[in-house]
Amino acid sequence: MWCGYLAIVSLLLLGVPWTSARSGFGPGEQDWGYVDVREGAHMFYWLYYTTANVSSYTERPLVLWLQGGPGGASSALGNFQELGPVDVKGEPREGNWVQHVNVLFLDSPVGSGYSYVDNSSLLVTNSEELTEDLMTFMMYFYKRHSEFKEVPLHIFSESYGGKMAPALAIRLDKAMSMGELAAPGTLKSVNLGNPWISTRHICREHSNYLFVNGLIDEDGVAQIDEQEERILSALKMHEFEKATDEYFQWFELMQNITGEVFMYNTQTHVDPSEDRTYGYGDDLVRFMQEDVGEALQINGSIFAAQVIQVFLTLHGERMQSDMLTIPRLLNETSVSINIYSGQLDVLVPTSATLALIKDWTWKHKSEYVQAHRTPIVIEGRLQGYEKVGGKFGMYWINRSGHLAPGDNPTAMQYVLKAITQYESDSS
Ligand SMILES: *[C@@H]1O[C@H](CO)[C@@H](O)[C@H](O)[C@H]1NC(C)=O
Ligand SMILES: *[C@@H]1O[C@H](CO)[C@@H](O)[C@H](O)[C@H]1NC(C)=O
Ligand SMILES: *[C@@H]1O[C@H](CO)[C@@H](O)[C@H](O)[C@H]1NC(C)=O
Ligand SMILES: *[C@@H]1O[C@H](CO)[C@@H](O)[C@H](O)[C@H]1NC(C)=O
Ligand SMILES: *[C@@H]1O[C@H](CO)[C@@H](O)[C@H](O)[C@H]1NC(C)=O
Ligand SMILES: CC(=O)N[C@H]1CO[C@H](CO)[C@@H](O)[C@@H]1O
Repeated sequence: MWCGYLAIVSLLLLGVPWTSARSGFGPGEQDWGYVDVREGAHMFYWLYYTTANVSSYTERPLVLWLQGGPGGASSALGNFQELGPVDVKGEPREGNWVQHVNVLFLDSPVGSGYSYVDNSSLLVTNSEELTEDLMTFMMYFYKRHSEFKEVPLHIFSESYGGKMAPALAIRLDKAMSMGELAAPGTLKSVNLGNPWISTRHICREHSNYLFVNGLIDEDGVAQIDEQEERILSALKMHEFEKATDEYFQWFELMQNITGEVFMYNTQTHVDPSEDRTYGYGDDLVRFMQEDVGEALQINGSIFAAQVIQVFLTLHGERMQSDMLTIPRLLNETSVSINIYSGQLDVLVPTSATLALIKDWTWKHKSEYVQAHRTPIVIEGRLQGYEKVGGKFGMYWINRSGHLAPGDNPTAMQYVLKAITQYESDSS
């Protein structure tokens, strides 16, 4: 099977000229472009070499950033709103990750961000197809950038990335252990921000979170629980489209009852005139289509053109729980898993993530259970908590919602450093 990819990828590689690092948008050296992961399916990536003061950027780890959604654009939301070197106004971002590590933003699945398909029948419809495309991309990436073949790789993701990243990691680690793509053991960790992994665990916590935070009353709890029950029974019957419809109903109901609280962070975007979209606000889309498209010399009008289709095509898949991939990674590989959770997120409340961890069993879980949970204090300010053991870490992020690296850059830079140990890599 694997040889099949190799053949396809080497065909696709013919005629792709090698170019070295270029200046794109914002500081530092970059590389970007399209990879045809299948005929007619064009995946966009954007690599930022670290701006750290190192003699070679391979002294620092590589972070692969996978946005959620499905359909969120790493190139836009992750890059310009969360952790890239500049923000949507082109202003430098204090606390950006590129100052510490190399960051690879990937617009996946195809159809999100600048990625696109020639025909919507080429959009992926399930996790297997999605992972296949990601693997094809990674193979291309390590061919073009063979300098990263021994550089520690850490995957960071958000929300739906909680399913996408572990599924990729299993395949990637296996391929690497057989000497494919990169050196064995190159993949070090998979890190999931407010991950949407198990709808069951999440649905059981929404009303609780909203109630405790004063966003609904007992009547609201009853209404929301009733609607969540409809989602769960559709899932139980494997009616994933129905589950999706019920989910959209739940969203509308939750917005109605709370007076349209911004569900990605209950303490921000309180002014209704503010942009309350997740990654595809008008200003951001214009910026990506015009300013960024021009700087990168790519067809900017592709940006976001197919995102609704992607979201709808994969939403049923998003609703399906995946309880096994992470325990498998922990049991069968040396890859460590970390979860970070912004405390102000309604979509995936921290309590839902804790309930999920409770239900996982893995080989060294007792080490995690017995580890002390300690406050993260930086320059005298409480930024959250951490609990790490048995190749697993949980980070609670204070003053943060769903988009933790953007909401609390201080805490998330701490997490980045704790996990990647980027400084000990430099000689
Ligand atoms: C960069 O690192 C070199 C070698 O450690 C050091 O001499 C130089 O002062 C550093 N430059 C900056 C701007 O920190
Ligand atoms: C898209 O693909 C489908 C299925 O392969 C095919 O029937 C259809 O003609 C294609 N549409 C275009 C515009 O190429
Ligand atoms: C939300 O409120 C609108 C306007 O009041 C109403 O039309 C709609 O049916 C409500 N939706 C739900 C799910 O309660
Ligand atoms: C750019 O992309 C848009 C949207 O997909 C398409 O309609 C247009 O033809 C493309 N333009 C060029 C010059 O390729
Ligand atoms: C992982 O290992 C634990 C015990 O070591 C076992 O109970 C669990 O079923 C395993 N899970 C998977 C998915 O392999
Ligand atoms: C929920 C929580 O812990 N909030 C704290 C976050 O950090 C600020 C200051 O760093 C505190 O004032 C909050 O109480």
